[in-house]
Amino acid sequence: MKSIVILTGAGISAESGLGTFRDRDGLWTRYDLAEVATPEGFARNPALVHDFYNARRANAAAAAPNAAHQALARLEAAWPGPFLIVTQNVDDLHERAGCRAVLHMHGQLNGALCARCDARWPAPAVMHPADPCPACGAASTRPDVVWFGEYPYGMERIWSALREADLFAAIGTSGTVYPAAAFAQDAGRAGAHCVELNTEPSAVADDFDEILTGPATRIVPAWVD
Ligand code: BJW
Repeated sequence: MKSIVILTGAGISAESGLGTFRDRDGLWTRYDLAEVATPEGFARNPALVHDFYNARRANAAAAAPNAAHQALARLEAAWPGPFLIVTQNVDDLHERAGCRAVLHMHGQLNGALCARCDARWPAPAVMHPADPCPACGAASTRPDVVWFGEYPYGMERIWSALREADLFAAIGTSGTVYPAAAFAQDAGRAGAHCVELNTEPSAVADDFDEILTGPATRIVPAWVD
């Protein structure tokens, strides 16, 4: 039974109105990633980091899945073999499009995490630095997302799926953040056919066997259907 692994990045949610990080008008042109996406930045200014994620949580809640998310849900429903979406995105647009096998390797906006005791619980719409952890009571709650220098979620499951994959596709990701940027190389070495779908070649485009260029809402449905 043929096995599919799909990696998604911010580009798949761009046409749902959620900003990417590194495009010309991306989030990193307005925010310093060292201040809002590292444990050190959170320790320096938790209020700033919560503001950043509270705004993105509100934007994601107001956004709707687009034709690319929906096409992947159709593919998953129709595919008889192993299927996994590994997303770097912290929004829940894959799930809201009907996808079931979704692994959020960089965490989720809808999750809260205690930096003291590692307890996890559903995030309220607005989080504050002084919110007490429901498990240990410490005022050290943070968004359950993976910042630079932290270990992404689900790596053993991801590497195992990449080793077994017959087809690996990367959609809307710049190929600049590791370990995700190495997945095409990992899957290709294990024998998978690797396809990149993006508006422009990523930093690791050379690792793919096939490149499909264009906006995700056009090229993903065309590729799937
Ligand atoms: C469209 C489109 C449309 C637009 N249609 N396409 C030196 C060398 C190698 C590695 C390192 C190094 N120094 C440090 C590291 C490690 C570090 C890293 O990679 N740093 C790099 C900067 C070099 N990585 C880490 O620290 C990671 N942890 C780690 O490595 O642990 C140790 C370990 C080692 C080995 C194995 C396993 C573990 C953790 C990384 C955490 C990243 N966190 C963030 C924030 C998460 C929460 C949040 O969302 O706020 O994750 S940063 C940000 O970047 C976010 C994203 O998930 C991630 C990737 O971004 P993405 O999705 O690719 O978005 P963009 O904006 O970059 O690209 C958008 C793309 O879409 C573009 O290509 C457009 O063309 C395209 N596009 N519109 C189709 N309509």
